[in-house]
Amino acid sequence: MRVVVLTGAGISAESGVRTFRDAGGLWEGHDVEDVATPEGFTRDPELVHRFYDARRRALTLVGPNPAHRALAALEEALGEELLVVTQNVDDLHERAGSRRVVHMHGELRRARCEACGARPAWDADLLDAPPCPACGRARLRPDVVWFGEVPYELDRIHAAVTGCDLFVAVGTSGAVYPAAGYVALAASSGARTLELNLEPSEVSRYFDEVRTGPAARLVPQLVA
Ligand code: BJW
Repeated sequence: MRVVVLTGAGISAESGVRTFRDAGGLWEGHDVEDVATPEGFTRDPELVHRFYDARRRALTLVGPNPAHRALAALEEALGEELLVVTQNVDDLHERAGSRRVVHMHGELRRARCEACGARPAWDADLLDAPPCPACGRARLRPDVVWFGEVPYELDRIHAAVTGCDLFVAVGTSGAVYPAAGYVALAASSGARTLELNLEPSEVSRYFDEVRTGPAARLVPQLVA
């Protein structure tokens, strides 16, 4: 059985990583236009670096939770039949043991060179970073996908979503495209669709089944 699991910030919430749109979420304290658009970065790179540097540091203080671990166990069972498509920029799927993970919105622990496109692993602060280690030019930016930019690996994701038998979305609000459109794409391609979320999302009506509750309980239950 080919399975695609789309994950969002909710799967990492119980690890202590802040979501975006929930109460107390990242967008409550920041204007999206300022910290998550290329225009915001051009306007005030220091503000944007501070935002991502703080989140990169916070990532060192948290670890995967039972939901991440259950998906790693599912990969043990299904191998190449499972693909995790995550919108998250944290590395908690990998730290739980998952290997087949696509980070469609990039990775906090990488930088990206605006000149040559290199994506070096990066654990230090990016504010005051040296030039690109690959080409020695230009500024490094966080390797994340901002509004108006094209997410990573869309062809691979499209093939997996249209070819799967089961599509599961975990902890995502369905507010951001193209990820929010994948349930409709999977359904129109004949897959069964299941949503796991603390509460119904903006796209719940497109799923065959919706289970509400914390991911750290629902995902292990699904995989058992
Ligand atoms: C729990 C829980 C627990 C809590 N257990 N659950 C079509 C229609 C309309 C607009 C567009 C469209 N297509 C494109 C757009 C424009 C735009 C967009 O979507 N705008 C919307 C605001 C309408 N999209 C883009 O610009 C994208 N690019 C693009 O489309 O390029 C063009 C193109 C596409 C395809 C082909 C060719 C060209 C890029 C979007 C980039 C998004 N970037 C961000 C920031 C990344 C870096 C960073 O981390 O800072 O990605 S924004 C932010 O939102 C982040 C997330 O990945 C993303 C989604 O958020 P997520 O994960 O769903 O989190 P929340 O907080 O929203 O929800 C948390 C959920 O968890 C809630 O539901 C809770 O209930 C739940 N939860 N605790 C289970 N314990």
